[in-house]
Amino acid sequence: MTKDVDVVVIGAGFAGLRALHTLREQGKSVAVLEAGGGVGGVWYWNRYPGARCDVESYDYSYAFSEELEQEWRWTERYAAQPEILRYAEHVADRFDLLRDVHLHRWMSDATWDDAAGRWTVEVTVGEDGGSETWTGAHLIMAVGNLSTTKAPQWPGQDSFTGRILHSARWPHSGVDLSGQRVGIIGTGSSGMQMVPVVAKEADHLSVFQRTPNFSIAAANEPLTDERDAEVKAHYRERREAALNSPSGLGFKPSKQSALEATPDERRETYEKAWTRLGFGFVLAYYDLILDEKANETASEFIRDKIAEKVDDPATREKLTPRGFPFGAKRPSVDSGYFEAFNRDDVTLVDVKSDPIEALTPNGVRLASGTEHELDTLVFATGFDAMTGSLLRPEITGRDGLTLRRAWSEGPKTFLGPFVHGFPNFYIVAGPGSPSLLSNVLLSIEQHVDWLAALLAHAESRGATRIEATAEAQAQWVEHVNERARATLYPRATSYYNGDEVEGKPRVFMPYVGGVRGYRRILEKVRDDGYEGLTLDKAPVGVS
Ligand code: NA7
Repeated sequence: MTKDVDVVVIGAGFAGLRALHTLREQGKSVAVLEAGGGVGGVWYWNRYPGARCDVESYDYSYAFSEELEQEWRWTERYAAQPEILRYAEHVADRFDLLRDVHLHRWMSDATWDDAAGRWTVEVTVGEDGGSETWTGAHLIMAVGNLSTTKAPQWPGQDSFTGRILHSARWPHSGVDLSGQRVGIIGTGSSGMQMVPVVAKEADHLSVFQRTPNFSIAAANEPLTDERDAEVKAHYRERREAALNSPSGLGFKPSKQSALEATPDERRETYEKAWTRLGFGFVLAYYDLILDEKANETASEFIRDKIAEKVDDPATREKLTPRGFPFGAKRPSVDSGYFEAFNRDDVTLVDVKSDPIEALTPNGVRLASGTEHELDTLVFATGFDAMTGSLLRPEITGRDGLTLRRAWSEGPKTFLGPFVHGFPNFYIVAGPGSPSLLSNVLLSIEQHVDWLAALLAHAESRGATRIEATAEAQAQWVEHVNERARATLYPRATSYYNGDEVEGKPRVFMPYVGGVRGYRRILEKVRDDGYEGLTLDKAPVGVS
């Protein structure tokens, strides 16, 4: 049986829930189709020990309801996964969202029917492979940027007699690692968050590192009642500051170049930024991500911090990032990662110089022949970032054009949400928008509000089809690339560039123009009558 609604939303993470709430308030019928068994998106799936947000709790939360803001009490400056998941569940409950969220629904394909002006979405239901068909006038992809996991396959993997886990598919029942020899492959944010926690629990931990990365100390702390009252008394100003900041974190960008400051001034600035800014450390000077020499001053400061924390000189050297600018590869915000290597029961294994060759029945064998015996092996190997979850299903737009074909050279969008050839199709906080370079919660709300206004505007004009023009898209793609080229971002091997998956086109995917600049662009497009979009009653012509 086919179920028809106004809007089909894929994903019940923070983006999907917000889209559901806002569009339902507008009087639309909405169905949210979610692959998981609950709401929360990444926070539903990423239950590994130590999983934590590295945006401050007060900012990584919805701004649309003052009541919600005031009644929710965060317990830590940087919330851990269980608390964020509870928050998502609370929001779903408080705004009665669950009645329109359909769990265990995996979208296999979606096809635009030009004559009907509707999307048909095919869904696999549950694990036994039942199916459902949904149709909607609009299709919103709220699938997240880091949701399709990446897990390498090594020769002999099936022969390993221990347990293999992925950080982002951690068993919901939890895992008892006590008394175990544990290996973690990967030292991105997930690996770095997991290491100090697993080190305490496991009998022995081996960390398999390919690329050492920069990390800022989290300076996490419990939130006192006084702090909570203070933030809540000024929440609107806080939100306003976030909206007007480059990253949506509320920090005013420094107007000073790192190179104008004396070494002593720089050290003072970096010391302050170290404990105050977390992920925003990269904003300590305006040119840290623009100028190699300026960047090197921050990189060196962080290397010194690592040196202070790690006792063994050889381990310290291996943990020290070199050869790419700080920030160009997504830095982590850690709580005791480097210090964990001072424990006798933690070993750092450099798999850049001695790569993993195979898994054996007992563990991991390196090219040199060294074998590391393990009971549990954790893949903290990341995701097919930004495009993975958009390209896994087969999405077919106008004239049989598939998204896979349209994006064969990398993602091409107008403003982020729109793809030429795909009418009434919208991507929330994905490629071509600030998304992963911003406080993504803020970027999600920015997109949903703007899209909701667009849909209302189209309706008021009797328009039933919304699509980006080829010209507007080409200009936006060029603008996104041009802005990225002016920065140091392309100078690292990173998932921002599509380097994390072999064969993926190397294109810088997020928009580096910042939350504030991006908002101005969105407002201008709106004020200019949605220039760059065609709003039509008739089927859109072939161009
Ligand atoms: P990331 O940041 O993509 O990190 C993945 C890590 O896994 C990284 O250290 C990779 O090394 C490593 N990796 C991946 N494949 C391999 C293979 N084949 N061999 C050895 N090491 C490998 O993912 P995370 O889950 O940590 O974090 C994702 C985001 O979540 C994070 O940025 C925050 O936004 C939250 P590499 O650096 O590629 O050499």
